[in-house]
Amino acid sequence: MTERLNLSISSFDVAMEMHNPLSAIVAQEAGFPALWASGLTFASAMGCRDRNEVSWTQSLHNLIDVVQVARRPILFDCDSGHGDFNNFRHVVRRIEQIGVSGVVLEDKLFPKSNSFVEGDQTLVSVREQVGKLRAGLDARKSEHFLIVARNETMISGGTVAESLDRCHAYVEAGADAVFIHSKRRDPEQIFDFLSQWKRRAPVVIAPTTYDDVHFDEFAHAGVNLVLCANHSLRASVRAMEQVCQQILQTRRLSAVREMVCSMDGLFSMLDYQKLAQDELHYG
Ligand code: SPV
Ligand code: MG
Repeated sequence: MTERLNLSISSFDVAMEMHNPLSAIVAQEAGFPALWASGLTFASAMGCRDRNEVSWTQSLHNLIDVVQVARRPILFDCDSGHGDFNNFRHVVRRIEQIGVSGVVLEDKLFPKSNSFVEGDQTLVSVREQVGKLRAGLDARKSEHFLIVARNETMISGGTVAESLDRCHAYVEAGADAVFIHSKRRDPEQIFDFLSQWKRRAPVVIAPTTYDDVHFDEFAHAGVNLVLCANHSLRASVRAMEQVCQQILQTRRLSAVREMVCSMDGLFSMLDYQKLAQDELHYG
């Protein structure tokens, strides 16, 4: 389903990560207005690392299934564009076509490293990132399909001033929003950026490490979209570990009865009732 992502300098939303159709359903039923198709968690759910081990076509196929159940706009993590400007615009065309609402393009090399690992965090030149952004903008069919420029200057050890320079260049090239990322435990760099950015264009963040800040504080400082970038997947890993341990320890399934979703809950989430009605109608 295509729905516009609410991302402007006067809006504020929080998007929840999802990595398959079921996690998208859980997030939207909980009330999240937008869904983050995280590269890290799509890869993790497939037993892969966030280093472009998963191809963009694998993500496309997964997203086709997600779009079938999604009732909220999806922002797709396009990593570093899966190659050069031509690869990126090719991905943009296909991702827009299936009903996703926007992509994020980060200014790192291909293959990219996750921002939190001790891998190669080298940035591409401003010229290369701007060329890719322009190619993606020219390739999209609708201007409502958002192209978000992600800057990893602070991840690669650069300064707030350098990050601002890059973000200004990306917005001048036509990017709809910027996504600034930091791996520090405190939010000072991010707030410093925001105070100098002065709401020039919408700002997206993923406060995975500086996670103690209230969302209202981000909104007040000029953030327009907060990504809970990996929390659904990490929650499910923890829950699966606990259930496995409990069952092995107690040797009876009732020990985890309160820890798991009921069978009825699952049927209701996937609308088995509608199928029963359809069977009366069509069967
Ligand atoms: C992702 O969720 O894949 C992201 C955010 O890109 S991060 O993992 O923080 O780099
Ligand atoms: Mg990612």
